[in-house]
Amino acid sequence: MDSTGSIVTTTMANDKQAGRPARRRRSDRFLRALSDFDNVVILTHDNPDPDAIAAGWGLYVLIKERLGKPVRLVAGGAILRAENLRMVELLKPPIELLSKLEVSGQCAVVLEDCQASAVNHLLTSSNLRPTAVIDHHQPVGERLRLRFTDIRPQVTATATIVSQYLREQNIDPRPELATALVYALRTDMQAKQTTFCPADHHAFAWLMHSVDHQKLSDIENAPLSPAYYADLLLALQNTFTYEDTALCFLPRASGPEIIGEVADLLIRREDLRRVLCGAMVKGDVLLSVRTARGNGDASALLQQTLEGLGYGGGHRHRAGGKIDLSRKSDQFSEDLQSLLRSRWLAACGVDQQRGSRLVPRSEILENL
Ligand SMILES: [Mn+2]
Repeated sequence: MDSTGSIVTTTMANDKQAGRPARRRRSDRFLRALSDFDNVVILTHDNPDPDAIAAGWGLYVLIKERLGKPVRLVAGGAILRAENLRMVELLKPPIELLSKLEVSGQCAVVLEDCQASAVNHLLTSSNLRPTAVIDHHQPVGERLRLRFTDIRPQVTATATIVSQYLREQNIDPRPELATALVYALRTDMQAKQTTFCPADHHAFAWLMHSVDHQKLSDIENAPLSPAYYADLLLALQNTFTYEDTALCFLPRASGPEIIGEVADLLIRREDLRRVLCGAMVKGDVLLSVRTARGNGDASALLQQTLEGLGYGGGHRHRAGGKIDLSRKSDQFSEDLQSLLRSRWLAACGVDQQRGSRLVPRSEILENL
């Protein structure tokens, strides 16, 4: 019997309890898809967020424990938010940040928390094809036929899917991994503005036994740099509202994370339903969209706004995109800002063309 067969045998008893035949379990099919390869690279999206990091870590442990093959967890870009940096510092996930993906031997590439059709991962600059995809984003574009695919837009986080695999394979996560997976679920739940589905509840309840609450709290209250407050002030001064939408364009930002964070903050204002934020960072205009629950598809609104200009995608209530200006301009021009503004307002069906400041100057002066 090959290595795949032995997995099925060792986990059979557990399956009987679950009332399902072993061959139907997704974790078995996933491990079987990797069985012919010498080594495995788990790849997630650029600038990995907590879900990308935690889910990748869970897969790393699963592959090491059950297949015993050499495995790496990699991503492009950088780890951005203060909370995510603190998460990496405190929990020490085995993630490597690379500028180029190079593999050796017969290597399986597992893409997680993103899909092959997305443009925000290292496969876009290589001719490698993924062996498996595990994700919870809405599929965009053509679906590739791969050895293994588990794409479930109904679950809150890729961490839910990976927790399910670990549980099926009787692997109890160490407190650091459990804390990472819980943090991933919490952040993606806030981000997606969705309610937990039964699979999320099961994952959460299972992980809670092992979570390190002190570390979780330390991550959520990560120290912030002075530059963060400067970016935040500039962003609030540059935010205009148009009926129930808000727009914030920044000529510059010290880091890309402020764009999503300002969008998260603005969408919480009680009278705002749809928010677009953009800033120039290192030759690209990066954009974030948020919509309040039941108030439009963030991903579709962003794609309408960016048509022919750049790329975007994400979830129903949260999306991100990019306009590559590297060859055309080195600034976020007024013309581009007004084109994005008019497209955004049209996509949202908003008539008001003249925006109001988020906080009117008169109110600021009054309080001085
Ligand atoms: Mn995710």
